[in-house]
Amino acid sequence: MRKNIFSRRDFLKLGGGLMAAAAGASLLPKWLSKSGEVAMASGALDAVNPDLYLVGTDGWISLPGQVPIPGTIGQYYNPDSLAPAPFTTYMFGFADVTGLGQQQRESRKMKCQASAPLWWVNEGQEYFVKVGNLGLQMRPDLIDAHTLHFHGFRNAWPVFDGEPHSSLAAPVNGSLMMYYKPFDPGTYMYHCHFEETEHVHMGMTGGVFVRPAQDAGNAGLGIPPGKYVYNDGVMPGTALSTSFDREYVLTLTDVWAEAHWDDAHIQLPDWTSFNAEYFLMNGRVYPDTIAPNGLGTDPLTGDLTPAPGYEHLKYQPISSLIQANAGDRILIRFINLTFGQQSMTLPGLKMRVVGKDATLLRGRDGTDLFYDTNTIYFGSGQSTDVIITAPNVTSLRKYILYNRNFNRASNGDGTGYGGQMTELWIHPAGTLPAQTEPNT
Ligand SMILES: [Cu+2]
Repeated sequence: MRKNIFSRRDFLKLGGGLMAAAAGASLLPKWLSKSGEVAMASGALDAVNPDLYLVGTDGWISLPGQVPIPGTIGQYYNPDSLAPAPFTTYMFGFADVTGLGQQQRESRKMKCQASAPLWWVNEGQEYFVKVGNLGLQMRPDLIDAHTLHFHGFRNAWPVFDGEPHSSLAAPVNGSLMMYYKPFDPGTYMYHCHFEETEHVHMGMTGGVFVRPAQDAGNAGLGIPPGKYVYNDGVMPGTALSTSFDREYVLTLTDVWAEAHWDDAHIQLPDWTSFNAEYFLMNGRVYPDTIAPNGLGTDPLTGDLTPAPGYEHLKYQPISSLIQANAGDRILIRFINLTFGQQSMTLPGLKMRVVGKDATLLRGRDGTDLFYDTNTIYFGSGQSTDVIITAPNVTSLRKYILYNRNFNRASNGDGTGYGGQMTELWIHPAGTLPAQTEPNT
């Protein structure tokens, strides 16, 4: 959530009618049936500065290797002949335009990012998230809407959950304001739910998580403030604790180059032939996964700034390099938004699985269901939270974390390492400063 905390005062600015509509699901049919109230609601919403403003559009990213077009000589689905250098692959995706003016916001058309912006919220607080639609630069013939679906949200109500078949979506040049008050901490994911087979696969996917109320401490139980994955109710340092020092989100997606080429070249993919060649981690493939994070949004242009020397990763800004000091507890939030099951393995270190699908692994009677493993296996649309205790080292030690299906740890043409692979770098105690944001 990029640190912006929506204040109670901002919320009260909205006025009673809208507040009732946003807070009380039972009022919605009346709200929708009276055009005067809809007008009042949209007018009031125009005055709200969203905590997060995402726009949907298209764009280009860079993936190494080649995927030939069958039956041709020297023609490739990837790199796409239409892609401007140094890019290779056509995408749909989201861009974070929070706080930007209209000109900068609209300049992000055809400049989406992969994976979509990572964000997070605090349990029990209120947020407004706006989702806009800039249209598809390469496909003006498509009038696809976009939505923001918070996948895994419990008690989701379709009208407010970005599921467009039974409710609303943002049309081209339109937007929707979403209201959230999250109650269940854990690791979730979000994606556009419009033409979802296509829009999810084309890249409108990202990670989102809810921090637990226990981060503020629990005076009744004597638990100090800190960083926790869940409201575990136990002291840090005890066996059932979910406390951690550093956190990383690894969002897994895949790219079937033909579908991406088809969308750029006004062709229709046959989804029954789906056969991804690229397996991505936070929108990149190894070794780009361990390249640095991008440098954020330039407020003057609205565009993303790549890390120097990594211009090809301008629209793939999220690093998957995991770094920690000896003794640190490292949280990894795994998210699977590929179209299949994936098996991620970390030889040489134990991963303690503490949560799955935004649920603390503990029985209703308190039974400890945590387990240690070096391999997690999880399905499409699922998340898994693991904590690794960094070993004691006196010099830098590196580990690899990869998809143990070797076809998914290579790129396109299949030679060499690539795909869903990253590295863990463990430094001697005291080397790294405290982490301020995830994936840094
Ligand atoms: Cu969409």
